[in-house]
Amino acid sequence: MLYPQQNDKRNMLNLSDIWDFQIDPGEVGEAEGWFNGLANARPMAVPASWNDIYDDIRDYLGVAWYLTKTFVPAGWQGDRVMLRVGSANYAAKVWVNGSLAGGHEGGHLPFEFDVTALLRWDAPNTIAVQVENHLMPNRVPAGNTRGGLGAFMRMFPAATFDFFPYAGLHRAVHLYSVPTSHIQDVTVTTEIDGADGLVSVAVEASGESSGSIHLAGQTASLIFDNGAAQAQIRVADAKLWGPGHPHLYPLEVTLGDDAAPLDRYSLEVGIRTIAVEGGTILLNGQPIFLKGFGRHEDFAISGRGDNTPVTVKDYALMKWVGANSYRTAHYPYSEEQMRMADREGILVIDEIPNVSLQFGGGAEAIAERLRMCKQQMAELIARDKNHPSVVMWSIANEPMPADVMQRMSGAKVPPVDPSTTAFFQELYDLCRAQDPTRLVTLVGIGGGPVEWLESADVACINRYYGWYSQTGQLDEGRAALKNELDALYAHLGKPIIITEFGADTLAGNHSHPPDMWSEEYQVEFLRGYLDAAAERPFMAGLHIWNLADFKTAQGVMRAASMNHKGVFTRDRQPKMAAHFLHERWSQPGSDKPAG
Ligand code: BDP
Repeated sequence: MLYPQQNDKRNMLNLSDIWDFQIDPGEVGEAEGWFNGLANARPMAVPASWNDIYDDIRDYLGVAWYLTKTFVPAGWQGDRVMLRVGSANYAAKVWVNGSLAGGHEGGHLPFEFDVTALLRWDAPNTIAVQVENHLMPNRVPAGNTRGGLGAFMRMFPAATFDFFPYAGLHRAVHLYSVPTSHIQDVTVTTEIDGADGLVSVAVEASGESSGSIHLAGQTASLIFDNGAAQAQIRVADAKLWGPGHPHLYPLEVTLGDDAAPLDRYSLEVGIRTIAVEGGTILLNGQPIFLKGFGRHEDFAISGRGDNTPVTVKDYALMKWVGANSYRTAHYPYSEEQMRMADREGILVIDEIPNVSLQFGGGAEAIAERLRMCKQQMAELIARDKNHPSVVMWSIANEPMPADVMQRMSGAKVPPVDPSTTAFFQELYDLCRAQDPTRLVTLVGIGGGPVEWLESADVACINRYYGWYSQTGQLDEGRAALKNELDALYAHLGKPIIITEFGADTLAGNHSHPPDMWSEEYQVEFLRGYLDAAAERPFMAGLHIWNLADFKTAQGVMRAASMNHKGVFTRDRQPKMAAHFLHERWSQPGSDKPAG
Protein backbone atom coordinates (compact mmCIF):
# COMPACT_ATOMS: atom_id res chain seq x y z
CA MET A 1 0.00 0.00 0.00
CA LEU A 2 1.70 3.19 -1.21
CA TYR A 3 1.81 6.34 0.92
CA PRO A 4 -0.17 9.05 -0.91
CA GLN A 5 1.90 11.74 -2.55
CA GLN A 6 1.54 14.99 -4.46
CA ASN A 7 3.25 15.37 -7.84
CA ASP A 8 2.32 16.50 -11.36
CA LYS A 9 0.20 13.35 -11.92
CA ARG A 10 -1.26 12.78 -8.45
CA ASN A 11 -3.14 15.07 -6.09
CA MET A 12 -4.12 14.86 -2.48
CA LEU A 13 -6.33 16.58 0.03
CA ASN A 14 -5.55 16.13 3.72
CA LEU A 15 -8.85 16.18 5.62
CA SER A 16 -7.23 16.77 9.05
CA ASP A 17 -9.52 19.31 10.65
CA ILE A 18 -12.28 19.69 13.22
CA TRP A 19 -15.00 17.18 12.24
CA ASP A 20 -18.55 16.64 13.56
CA PHE A 21 -18.64 13.90 16.18
CA GLN A 22 -21.31 11.96 18.06
CA ILE A 23 -21.20 8.85 20.20
CA ASP A 24 -23.74 6.11 19.47
CA PRO A 25 -24.04 3.98 22.64
CA GLY A 26 -27.34 2.44 21.42
CA GLU A 27 -25.71 1.57 18.07
CA VAL A 28 -28.69 2.95 16.16
CA GLY A 29 -26.77 5.29 13.84
CA GLU A 30 -26.48 2.97 10.89
CA ALA A 31 -30.23 2.18 10.85
CA GLU A 32 -31.09 5.83 11.35
CA GLY A 33 -28.79 7.06 8.58
CA TRP A 34 -26.37 9.09 10.72
CA PHE A 35 -23.94 8.94 7.78
CA ASN A 36 -26.04 11.71 6.23
CA GLY A 37 -25.75 14.07 9.21
CA LEU A 38 -25.41 14.04 13.01
CA ALA A 39 -28.31 15.51 15.01
CA ASN A 40 -26.29 16.25 18.16
CA ALA A 41 -22.80 16.74 16.83
CA ARG A 42 -19.99 18.30 18.80
CA PRO A 43 -16.58 19.29 17.45
CA MET A 44 -13.78 16.69 17.38
CA ALA A 45 -10.17 16.97 16.24
CA VAL A 46 -8.98 14.62 13.49
CA PRO A 47 -6.49 13.13 14.04
CA ALA A 48 -6.82 12.56 17.82
CA SER A 49 -8.20 10.07 20.30
CA TRP A 50 -11.63 11.14 21.52
CA ASN A 51 -11.01 10.03 25.13
CA ASP A 52 -9.11 13.03 26.51
CA ILE A 53 -11.13 15.69 24.67
CA TYR A 54 -14.43 15.55 26.63
CA ASP A 55 -14.72 14.42 30.26
CA ASP A 56 -17.88 12.33 29.68
CA ILE A 57 -16.23 10.06 27.08
CA ARG A 58 -12.84 9.31 28.60
CA ASP A 59 -13.76 5.66 29.15
CA TYR A 60 -16.26 5.39 26.28
CA LEU A 61 -15.12 2.66 23.86
CA GLY A 62 -18.26 1.90 21.86
CA VAL A 63 -19.46 3.21 18.50
CA ALA A 64 -18.93 6.85 17.53
CA TRP A 65 -19.46 8.80 14.29
CA TYR A 66 -17.24 11.32 12.53
CA LEU A 67 -18.52 13.49 9.70
CA THR A 68 -17.01 16.14 7.44
CA LYS A 69 -17.90 17.79 4.13
CA THR A 70 -15.56 18.73 1.33
CA PHE A 71 -15.55 19.74 -2.31
CA VAL A 72 -13.34 17.61 -4.51
CA PRO A 73 -11.29 19.77 -6.92
CA ALA A 74 -12.83 19.84 -10.41
CA GLY A 75 -9.39 19.16 -11.92
CA TRP A 76 -9.50 15.61 -10.51
CA GLN A 77 -12.35 14.58 -12.83
CA GLY A 78 -11.32 11.70 -15.07
CA ASP A 79 -8.89 10.33 -12.43
CA ARG A 80 -9.53 7.59 -9.84
CA VAL A 81 -10.19 9.08 -6.40
CA MET A 82 -9.24 7.13 -3.27
CA LEU A 83 -10.32 7.78 0.30
CA ARG A 84 -7.57 6.69 2.69
CA VAL A 85 -7.80 6.44 6.47
CA GLY A 86 -4.41 6.29 8.23
CA SER A 87 -5.72 4.58 11.40
CA ALA A 88 -9.14 4.06 12.96
CA ASN A 89 -9.06 2.26 16.29
CA TYR A 90 -10.38 -0.49 16.35
CA ALA A 91 -12.91 -1.09 13.54
CA ALA A 92 -14.41 1.35 11.03
CA LYS A 93 -16.98 1.75 8.27
CA VAL A 94 -16.89 4.58 5.75
CA TRP A 95 -19.75 6.24 3.83
CA VAL A 96 -19.49 8.81 1.03
CA ASN A 97 -22.63 10.79 0.24
CA GLY A 98 -24.76 8.21 2.04
CA SER A 99 -23.30 5.14 0.25
CA LEU A 100 -21.17 2.60 2.06
CA ALA A 101 -17.61 2.65 0.66
CA GLY A 102 -16.27 -0.19 2.85
CA GLY A 103 -15.03 -1.24 6.26
CA HIS A 104 -11.83 -2.23 8.03
CA GLU A 105 -10.79 -4.13 11.13
CA GLY A 106 -7.58 -3.49 13.10
CA GLY A 107 -6.68 -0.24 14.77
CA HIS A 108 -3.25 0.85 13.56
CA LEU A 109 -2.98 0.27 9.82
CA PRO A 110 -4.19 2.30 6.86
CA PHE A 111 -7.04 1.31 4.55
CA GLU A 112 -8.51 2.87 1.44
CA PHE A 113 -11.42 2.62 -0.98
CA ASP A 114 -11.90 3.75 -4.56
CA VAL A 115 -14.73 6.26 -4.11
CA THR A 116 -14.73 7.72 -7.65
CA ALA A 117 -18.25 6.49 -8.41
CA LEU A 118 -19.65 7.91 -5.16
CA LEU A 119 -18.43 11.50 -5.61
CA ARG A 120 -20.26 14.69 -6.57
CA TRP A 121 -18.37 17.34 -8.48
CA ASP A 122 -20.80 20.24 -8.15
CA ALA A 123 -21.46 20.20 -4.40
CA PRO A 124 -19.71 19.30 -1.13
CA ASN A 125 -19.28 15.57 -0.46
CA THR A 126 -20.30 14.16 2.92
CA ILE A 127 -17.73 11.76 4.35
CA ALA A 128 -18.79 9.76 7.41
CA VAL A 129 -16.68 7.32 9.41
CA GLN A 130 -18.12 5.05 12.08
CA VAL A 131 -15.44 3.98 14.57
CA GLU A 132 -15.88 1.28 17.22
CA ASN A 133 -13.46 0.17 19.94
CA HIS A 134 -15.19 -2.46 22.11
CA LEU A 135 -12.67 -4.46 24.16
CA MET A 136 -13.31 -8.08 23.16
CA PRO A 137 -11.48 -11.35 23.95
CA ASN A 138 -11.15 -12.39 20.31
CA ARG A 139 -9.65 -9.18 19.06
CA VAL A 140 -5.98 -8.39 18.49
CA PRO A 141 -5.26 -6.87 20.94
CA ALA A 142 -7.86 -8.39 23.23
CA GLY A 143 -9.81 -6.98 26.13
CA ASN A 144 -12.24 -8.25 28.75
CA THR A 145 -10.39 -11.55 28.99
CA ARG A 146 -10.09 -13.78 32.04
CA GLY A 147 -6.89 -15.36 33.25
CA GLY A 148 -3.31 -14.48 32.38
CA LEU A 149 -1.78 -11.53 34.18
CA GLY A 150 -5.15 -9.75 34.15
CA ALA A 151 -6.18 -12.10 36.96
CA PHE A 152 -4.15 -10.10 39.45
CA MET A 153 -3.73 -6.87 37.50
CA ARG A 154 -7.35 -5.71 37.10
CA MET A 155 -7.55 -2.59 34.99
CA PHE A 156 -10.37 -0.21 34.10
CA PRO A 157 -11.11 -0.10 31.19
CA ALA A 158 -10.44 -3.85 31.03
CA ALA A 159 -7.65 -3.91 28.45
CA THR A 160 -5.38 -6.96 28.55
CA PHE A 161 -2.47 -4.67 27.77
CA ASP A 162 -0.68 -1.95 29.71
CA PHE A 163 -1.56 1.17 27.71
CA PHE A 164 -4.76 3.17 27.56
CA PRO A 165 -7.21 1.74 24.98
CA TYR A 166 -7.51 5.03 23.13
CA ALA A 167 -10.18 5.22 20.41
CA GLY A 168 -10.86 7.32 17.34
CA LEU A 169 -9.42 8.48 14.04
CA HIS A 170 -5.77 8.45 15.07
CA ARG A 171 -4.14 9.43 11.81
CA ALA A 172 -4.98 11.67 8.87
CA VAL A 173 -7.79 10.94 6.41
CA HIS A 174 -6.83 11.76 2.82
CA LEU A 175 -8.61 12.00 -0.49
CA TYR A 176 -6.15 11.48 -3.30
CA SER A 177 -6.28 11.07 -7.05
CA VAL A 178 -4.34 8.77 -9.38
CA PRO A 179 -4.52 8.65 -13.19
CA THR A 180 -6.68 5.83 -14.64
CA SER A 181 -3.47 4.05 -15.70
CA HIS A 182 -1.44 4.17 -12.54
CA ILE A 183 1.28 2.64 -10.41
CA GLN A 184 -0.41 0.42 -7.83
CA ASP A 185 2.54 -0.90 -5.85
CA VAL A 186 6.32 -0.66 -5.70
CA THR A 187 8.58 -3.12 -3.85
CA VAL A 188 12.25 -2.26 -3.41
CA THR A 189 14.91 -4.69 -2.21
CA THR A 190 18.62 -4.01 -1.93
CA GLU A 191 21.78 -6.11 -1.88
CA ILE A 192 25.46 -5.30 -1.53
CA ASP A 193 27.96 -6.62 -4.07
CA GLY A 194 31.52 -5.57 -3.18
CA ALA A 195 31.48 -1.78 -3.14
CA ASP A 196 28.29 -1.66 -5.25
CA GLY A 197 24.65 -1.63 -4.26
CA LEU A 198 22.03 -3.56 -6.23
CA VAL A 199 18.57 -2.02 -6.14
CA SER A 200 15.75 -4.25 -7.41
CA VAL A 201 12.38 -2.69 -8.03
CA ALA A 202 9.15 -4.60 -8.66
CA VAL A 203 6.20 -2.53 -9.89
CA GLU A 204 2.51 -3.32 -10.21
CA ALA A 205 0.46 -1.08 -12.45
CA SER A 206 -2.91 -0.92 -14.11
CA GLY A 207 -3.43 -0.32 -17.80
CA GLU A 208 0.04 0.22 -19.26
CA SER A 209 2.69 -1.94 -20.89
CA SER A 210 5.89 -0.03 -20.21
CA GLY A 211 7.60 2.33 -17.83
CA SER A 212 10.97 3.01 -16.25
CA ILE A 213 12.84 3.50 -13.01
CA HIS A 214 15.40 6.22 -12.31
CA LEU A 215 17.97 6.11 -9.52
CA ALA A 216 21.46 7.55 -8.99
CA GLY A 217 21.58 9.04 -12.49
CA GLN A 218 20.63 5.74 -14.16
CA THR A 219 17.49 4.52 -15.90
CA ALA A 220 16.15 1.00 -16.39
CA SER A 221 13.09 -0.03 -18.40
CA LEU A 222 10.00 -1.75 -17.09
CA ILE A 223 8.12 -4.12 -19.41
CA PHE A 224 4.79 -5.13 -17.87
CA ASP A 225 3.38 -8.61 -18.14
CA ASN A 226 -0.05 -8.99 -16.54
CA GLY A 227 0.41 -5.72 -14.66
CA ALA A 228 3.80 -6.62 -13.14
CA ALA A 229 7.35 -5.59 -14.10
CA GLN A 230 10.81 -5.61 -12.53
CA ALA A 231 14.11 -3.86 -13.08
CA GLN A 232 17.45 -3.56 -11.34
CA ILE A 233 20.01 -0.78 -11.04
CA ARG A 234 23.62 -1.23 -9.95
CA VAL A 235 24.94 1.70 -7.93
CA ALA A 236 28.72 1.81 -8.12
CA ASP A 237 30.49 2.72 -4.85
CA ALA A 238 27.16 2.88 -3.08
CA LYS A 239 26.68 4.98 0.03
CA LEU A 240 25.12 2.48 2.40
CA TRP A 241 22.26 3.34 4.76
CA GLY A 242 22.69 2.97 8.53
CA PRO A 243 22.65 4.81 11.88
CA GLY A 244 24.98 7.83 11.65
CA HIS A 245 24.93 7.70 7.82
CA PRO A 246 21.29 7.45 6.74
CA HIS A 247 21.96 7.96 3.04
CA LEU A 248 18.80 7.84 0.92
CA TYR A 249 18.75 7.64 -2.88
CA PRO A 250 15.68 9.17 -4.56
CA LEU A 251 13.94 6.57 -6.75
CA GLU A 252 11.42 7.63 -9.36
CA VAL A 253 9.09 5.17 -11.07
CA THR A 254 7.33 6.37 -14.21
CA LEU A 255 4.57 4.69 -16.16
CA GLY A 256 4.32 5.02 -19.94
CA ASP A 257 6.72 6.99 -22.09
CA ASP A 258 9.34 9.01 -20.17
CA ALA A 259 8.78 12.04 -22.40
CA ALA A 260 5.08 12.16 -21.46
CA PRO A 261 4.54 9.88 -18.45
CA LEU A 262 1.06 8.78 -17.41
CA ASP A 263 1.91 8.38 -13.73
CA ARG A 264 4.85 8.89 -11.46
CA TYR A 265 5.74 7.73 -7.94
CA SER A 266 8.87 8.58 -5.94
CA LEU A 267 10.35 7.07 -2.87
CA GLU A 268 13.61 7.15 -0.99
CA VAL A 269 15.78 4.06 -1.05
CA GLY A 270 18.32 3.11 1.58
CA ILE A 271 20.80 0.51 0.38
CA ARG A 272 21.38 -1.88 3.26
CA THR A 273 21.31 -5.53 4.27
CA ILE A 274 20.41 -7.16 7.58
CA ALA A 275 21.41 -10.65 8.64
CA VAL A 276 22.30 -12.79 11.64
CA GLU A 277 25.49 -14.83 12.17
CA GLY A 278 25.79 -16.81 15.39
CA GLY A 279 25.15 -14.41 18.26
CA THR A 280 25.57 -11.28 16.14
CA ILE A 281 23.27 -9.09 14.05
CA LEU A 282 24.97 -7.80 10.91
CA LEU A 283 23.94 -4.52 9.28
CA ASN A 284 25.67 -4.17 5.90
CA GLY A 285 27.86 -7.10 6.91
CA GLN A 286 29.10 -5.38 10.10
CA PRO A 287 28.09 -6.22 13.70
CA ILE A 288 25.49 -3.84 15.09
CA PHE A 289 24.30 -3.47 18.70
CA LEU A 290 20.79 -2.05 19.06
CA LYS A 291 20.60 0.68 21.72
CA GLY A 292 17.26 2.28 22.29
CA PHE A 293 13.76 2.01 23.64
CA GLY A 294 10.34 0.57 23.59
CA ARG A 295 8.08 3.53 22.97
CA HIS A 296 4.39 4.42 22.69
CA GLU A 297 2.39 6.79 20.53
CA ASP A 298 1.01 8.71 23.50
CA PHE A 299 0.67 12.30 24.59
CA ALA A 300 -1.62 14.44 26.72
CA ILE A 301 -4.91 15.48 25.06
CA SER A 302 -4.10 14.11 21.58
CA GLY A 303 -3.91 10.60 23.13
CA ARG A 304 -2.78 8.14 20.45
CA GLY A 305 -3.57 10.67 17.70
CA ASP A 306 -0.75 11.54 15.33
CA ASN A 307 1.13 14.45 16.88
CA THR A 308 3.82 15.77 14.55
CA PRO A 309 5.68 17.99 17.06
CA VAL A 310 5.95 15.06 19.50
CA THR A 311 7.15 12.74 16.71
CA VAL A 312 9.94 15.10 15.72
CA LYS A 313 10.82 15.74 19.39
CA ASP A 314 11.04 12.01 20.16
CA TYR A 315 13.58 11.44 17.39
CA ALA A 316 15.62 14.39 18.69
CA LEU A 317 15.52 12.88 22.21
CA MET A 318 16.46 9.40 21.01
CA LYS A 319 19.44 10.84 19.17
CA TRP A 320 20.41 12.99 22.17
CA VAL A 321 20.68 9.95 24.44
CA GLY A 322 22.64 8.08 21.76
CA ALA A 323 19.94 5.56 20.77
CA ASN A 324 20.11 3.94 17.33
CA SER A 325 16.85 1.96 17.39
CA TYR A 326 13.41 1.36 18.89
CA ARG A 327 10.53 -1.11 18.80
CA THR A 328 7.03 -0.02 17.82
CA ALA A 329 5.63 -1.39 21.09
CA HIS A 330 2.89 -2.63 20.84
CA TYR A 331 1.35 -1.77 17.46
CA PRO A 332 2.35 -0.27 14.10
CA TYR A 333 3.29 3.41 14.40
CA SER A 334 2.39 6.07 11.85
CA GLU A 335 3.90 6.16 8.39
CA GLU A 336 5.34 9.56 9.30
CA GLN A 337 7.30 7.85 12.10
CA MET A 338 8.72 5.31 9.64
CA ARG A 339 9.78 8.10 7.27
CA MET A 340 11.49 9.88 10.16
CA ALA A 341 13.36 6.68 11.06
CA ASP A 342 14.61 6.35 7.45
CA ARG A 343 15.72 9.94 7.43
CA GLU A 344 17.34 9.99 10.88
CA GLY A 345 19.03 6.59 10.65
CA ILE A 346 17.09 4.80 13.38
CA LEU A 347 16.55 1.01 13.20
CA VAL A 348 13.01 -0.20 13.84
CA ILE A 349 11.60 -3.48 15.15
CA ASP A 350 8.10 -3.30 13.65
CA GLU A 351 5.39 -4.98 15.75
CA ILE A 352 1.73 -5.95 15.22
CA PRO A 353 -0.74 -5.35 18.12
CA ASN A 354 -0.50 -9.00 19.16
CA VAL A 355 0.13 -8.05 22.78
CA SER A 356 -0.56 -10.35 25.78
CA LEU A 357 -2.15 -13.02 23.57
CA GLN A 358 -3.86 -15.78 25.56
CA PHE A 359 -4.98 -19.20 24.39
CA GLY A 360 -8.36 -19.42 26.12
CA GLY A 361 -11.84 -19.66 24.59
CA GLY A 362 -11.51 -22.85 22.54
CA ALA A 363 -10.24 -23.70 19.06
CA GLU A 364 -12.61 -21.41 17.17
CA ALA A 365 -11.64 -18.38 19.22
CA ILE A 366 -7.93 -19.11 18.79
CA ALA A 367 -8.40 -19.51 15.02
CA GLU A 368 -10.13 -16.13 14.95
CA ARG A 369 -7.18 -14.50 16.74
CA LEU A 370 -4.74 -16.14 14.32
CA ARG A 371 -6.74 -14.84 11.34
CA MET A 372 -6.54 -11.32 12.75
CA CYS A 373 -2.80 -11.59 13.50
CA LYS A 374 -2.16 -12.76 9.94
CA GLN A 375 -4.22 -9.97 8.44
CA GLN A 376 -2.40 -7.31 10.46
CA MET A 377 1.02 -8.83 9.75
CA ALA A 378 0.34 -8.92 5.99
CA GLU A 379 -0.98 -5.34 6.01
CA LEU A 380 2.05 -4.15 8.01
CA ILE A 381 4.53 -5.77 5.64
CA ALA A 382 2.66 -4.30 2.64
CA ARG A 383 2.84 -0.85 4.26
CA ASP A 384 6.42 -0.82 5.59
CA LYS A 385 8.36 -3.11 3.22
CA ASN A 386 10.23 -0.22 1.55
CA HIS A 387 11.60 1.41 4.72
CA PRO A 388 15.32 0.75 5.19
CA SER A 389 14.83 1.59 8.89
CA VAL A 390 12.62 -1.47 9.39
CA VAL A 391 14.99 -4.37 10.01
CA MET A 392 12.84 -6.84 11.95
CA TRP A 393 9.18 -7.91 12.18
CA SER A 394 7.83 -8.72 15.63
CA ILE A 395 4.94 -11.18 15.55
CA ALA A 396 3.94 -10.86 19.23
CA ASN A 397 4.70 -9.17 22.55
CA GLU A 398 4.53 -11.32 25.67
CA PRO A 399 2.07 -14.01 24.59
CA MET A 400 1.01 -16.04 27.62
CA PRO A 401 0.67 -19.78 28.04
CA ALA A 402 -2.12 -20.96 30.34
CA ASP A 403 0.38 -21.67 33.13
CA VAL A 404 2.06 -18.24 32.92
CA MET A 405 1.78 -17.62 36.67
CA GLN A 406 3.51 -20.90 37.63
CA ARG A 407 6.20 -20.22 35.05
CA MET A 408 6.83 -16.73 36.39
CA SER A 409 7.21 -18.08 39.90
CA GLY A 410 9.93 -20.44 38.63
CA ALA A 411 7.90 -23.62 39.27
CA LYS A 412 8.70 -26.69 37.20
CA VAL A 413 6.14 -26.98 34.38
CA PRO A 414 5.51 -29.45 31.55
CA PRO A 415 6.51 -28.50 27.97
CA VAL A 416 4.20 -25.98 26.35
CA ASP A 417 1.21 -27.18 24.30
CA PRO A 418 2.65 -27.70 20.75
CA SER A 419 -0.46 -26.17 19.14
CA THR A 420 0.57 -22.80 20.63
CA THR A 421 4.04 -23.12 19.07
CA ALA A 422 2.34 -23.94 15.75
CA PHE A 423 0.27 -20.73 16.07
CA PHE A 424 3.46 -18.63 16.07
CA GLN A 425 5.11 -20.79 13.40
CA GLU A 426 2.34 -19.71 11.01
CA LEU A 427 3.24 -16.07 11.69
CA TYR A 428 7.00 -16.66 11.32
CA ASP A 429 6.29 -18.43 8.01
CA LEU A 430 4.03 -15.65 6.77
CA CYS A 431 6.73 -13.01 7.41
CA ARG A 432 9.43 -15.05 5.70
CA ALA A 433 7.23 -15.80 2.69
CA GLN A 434 6.19 -12.18 2.24
CA ASP A 435 9.56 -10.62 3.06
CA PRO A 436 12.64 -12.86 2.91
CA THR A 437 14.92 -9.81 3.33
CA ARG A 438 14.25 -9.02 7.00
CA LEU A 439 14.60 -10.74 10.38
CA VAL A 440 11.63 -12.04 12.38
CA THR A 441 11.23 -12.16 16.14
CA LEU A 442 8.78 -12.80 18.96
CA VAL A 443 9.10 -10.85 22.22
CA GLY A 444 8.93 -13.27 25.14
CA ILE A 445 7.63 -12.66 28.66
CA GLY A 446 9.72 -13.52 31.77
CA GLY A 447 9.35 -17.25 32.36
CA GLY A 448 7.72 -17.68 28.92
CA PRO A 449 8.22 -20.86 26.87
CA VAL A 450 11.57 -20.97 25.10
CA GLU A 451 9.89 -23.14 22.44
CA TRP A 452 8.20 -20.02 21.03
CA LEU A 453 11.61 -18.37 20.45
CA GLU A 454 13.18 -21.31 18.64
CA SER A 455 12.06 -20.16 15.17
CA ALA A 456 13.06 -16.53 15.73
CA ASP A 457 16.12 -15.04 14.02
CA VAL A 458 16.82 -13.01 17.16
CA ALA A 459 15.55 -13.90 20.64
CA CYS A 460 13.83 -10.84 22.08
CA ILE A 461 12.97 -10.98 25.78
CA ASN A 462 11.38 -8.58 28.28
CA ARG A 463 12.88 -8.89 31.76
CA TYR A 464 12.16 -7.12 35.05
CA TYR A 465 14.64 -8.69 37.51
CA GLY A 466 14.95 -6.10 40.28
CA TRP A 467 11.42 -4.82 39.70
CA TYR A 468 8.59 -7.38 39.43
CA SER A 469 10.92 -10.09 40.79
CA GLN A 470 13.87 -9.57 43.17
CA THR A 471 11.83 -6.51 44.06
CA GLY A 472 14.00 -3.79 45.60
CA GLN A 473 17.11 -5.99 45.37
CA LEU A 474 19.29 -4.80 42.53
CA ASP A 475 22.20 -7.17 43.19
CA GLU A 476 20.00 -10.27 43.28
CA GLY A 477 18.23 -9.04 40.16
CA ARG A 478 21.52 -8.65 38.28
CA ALA A 479 22.70 -12.12 39.27
CA ALA A 480 19.43 -13.70 38.10
CA LEU A 481 19.60 -11.79 34.82
CA LYS A 482 23.15 -12.96 34.07
CA ASN A 483 22.28 -16.58 34.83
CA GLU A 484 19.30 -16.51 32.55
CA LEU A 485 21.11 -14.79 29.65
CA ASP A 486 23.92 -17.36 29.68
CA ALA A 487 21.48 -20.28 29.85
CA LEU A 488 19.30 -18.86 27.08
CA TYR A 489 22.23 -18.35 24.72
CA ALA A 490 23.56 -21.82 25.50
CA HIS A 491 20.14 -23.19 24.50
CA LEU A 492 19.31 -21.03 21.45
CA GLY A 493 22.72 -19.95 20.07
CA LYS A 494 21.26 -16.83 18.50
CA PRO A 495 21.55 -13.11 19.22
CA ILE A 496 19.57 -11.84 22.21
CA ILE A 497 17.99 -8.42 22.62
CA ILE A 498 16.40 -7.42 25.91
CA THR A 499 13.48 -5.52 24.40
CA GLU A 500 12.13 -4.32 27.77
CA PHE A 501 13.68 -3.64 31.17
CA GLY A 502 12.79 -0.72 33.36
CA ALA A 503 11.71 0.65 36.71
CA ASP A 504 8.78 2.95 37.48
CA THR A 505 10.23 6.28 38.57
CA LEU A 506 8.50 9.40 39.83
CA ALA A 507 10.43 12.39 38.47
CA GLY A 508 11.78 14.40 41.40
CA ASN A 509 11.70 11.49 43.86
CA HIS A 510 15.20 10.86 45.23
CA SER A 511 16.73 8.46 47.71
CA HIS A 512 20.16 7.32 48.84
CA PRO A 513 20.61 4.40 49.03
CA PRO A 514 18.29 3.91 46.07
CA ASP A 515 14.68 2.97 46.83
CA MET A 516 12.18 1.79 44.22
CA TRP A 517 10.39 4.64 42.40
CA SER A 518 13.38 7.01 42.93
CA GLU A 519 15.47 8.44 40.10
CA GLU A 520 18.57 6.83 41.66
CA TYR A 521 16.97 3.37 41.59
CA GLN A 522 16.13 3.72 37.90
CA VAL A 523 19.73 4.67 37.05
CA GLU A 524 21.22 1.76 39.05
CA PHE A 525 18.65 -0.66 37.62
CA LEU A 526 19.53 0.35 34.04
CA ARG A 527 23.28 0.35 34.76
CA GLY A 528 23.07 -3.29 35.89
CA TYR A 529 21.47 -4.39 32.59
CA LEU A 530 23.90 -2.33 30.49
CA ASP A 531 26.88 -3.85 32.33
CA ALA A 532 25.52 -7.41 32.05
CA ALA A 533 25.06 -6.97 28.29
CA ALA A 534 28.48 -5.37 27.77
CA GLU A 535 30.12 -8.50 29.23
CA ARG A 536 28.30 -10.83 26.81
CA PRO A 537 29.28 -10.98 23.10
CA PHE A 538 25.99 -12.67 22.16
CA MET A 539 23.96 -9.70 23.39
CA ALA A 540 22.75 -7.84 20.29
CA GLY A 541 20.74 -5.05 21.85
CA LEU A 542 19.05 -3.31 24.75
CA HIS A 543 15.75 -1.48 24.56
CA ILE A 544 14.81 0.32 27.75
CA TRP A 545 11.18 0.38 28.77
CA ASN A 546 10.21 3.19 28.04
CA LEU A 547 11.33 6.34 26.26
CA ALA A 548 8.64 8.37 28.08
CA ASP A 549 5.98 7.91 30.76
CA PHE A 550 2.65 6.96 29.19
CA LYS A 551 -1.02 6.67 30.10
CA THR A 552 -2.58 3.36 31.03
CA ALA A 553 -5.96 2.18 32.24
CA GLN A 554 -6.64 2.68 35.96
CA GLY A 555 -5.32 -0.02 38.29
CA VAL A 556 -3.58 -0.60 41.59
CA MET A 557 -0.23 -1.07 39.84
CA ARG A 558 -0.36 2.24 38.00
CA ALA A 559 -0.12 5.46 40.04
CA ALA A 560 -2.09 8.30 38.44
CA SER A 561 -3.09 5.96 35.57
CA MET A 562 0.42 6.17 34.21
CA ASN A 563 3.26 3.78 33.57
CA HIS A 564 6.24 5.71 34.97
CA LYS A 565 9.06 3.68 33.45
CA GLY A 566 9.97 6.49 31.04
CA VAL A 567 13.46 7.95 31.15
CA PHE A 568 11.60 11.10 30.10
CA THR A 569 8.35 12.29 31.64
CA ARG A 570 5.20 12.32 29.53
CA ASP A 571 5.96 15.93 28.59
CA ARG A 572 9.47 14.85 27.53
CA GLN A 573 11.59 16.27 30.36
CA PRO A 574 14.62 14.15 31.33
CA LYS A 575 14.86 12.08 34.50
CA MET A 576 18.37 11.33 35.85
CA ALA A 577 18.35 8.14 33.77
CA ALA A 578 18.17 10.14 30.53
CA HIS A 579 21.35 12.02 31.50
CA PHE A 580 22.99 8.72 32.50
CA LEU A 581 22.22 7.21 29.08
CA HIS A 582 23.27 10.35 27.25
CA GLU A 583 26.70 10.10 28.87
CA ARG A 584 27.08 6.36 28.48
CA TRP A 585 25.68 5.95 24.97
CA SER A 586 27.30 9.00 23.40
CA GLN A 587 30.75 7.42 23.76
CA PRO A 588 31.72 5.72 20.50
CA GLY A 589 31.57 1.93 20.81
CA SER A 590 29.70 2.14 24.12
CA ASP A 591 27.84 -0.98 25.18
CA LYS A 592 29.04 -2.82 22.11
CA PRO A 593 30.41 -6.10 23.41
CA ALA A 594 33.65 -7.25 21.87
CA GLY A 595 33.61 -10.16 19.41
C1 BDP B 1 5.59 -5.69 29.94
C2 BDP B 1 4.71 -5.25 28.78
C3 BDP B 1 4.56 -3.74 28.70
C4 BDP B 1 4.33 -3.16 30.08
C5 BDP B 1 5.53 -3.47 30.94
C6 BDP B 1 5.41 -2.91 32.37
O1 BDP B 1 5.20 -5.75 27.57
O2 BDP B 1 3.51 -3.42 27.82
O3 BDP B 1 4.07 -1.78 30.05
O4 BDP B 1 5.66 -4.87 31.06
O5 BDP B 1 4.90 -3.61 33.23
O6 BDP B 1 5.06 -6.82 30.50
O7 BDP B 1 5.82 -1.77 32.60
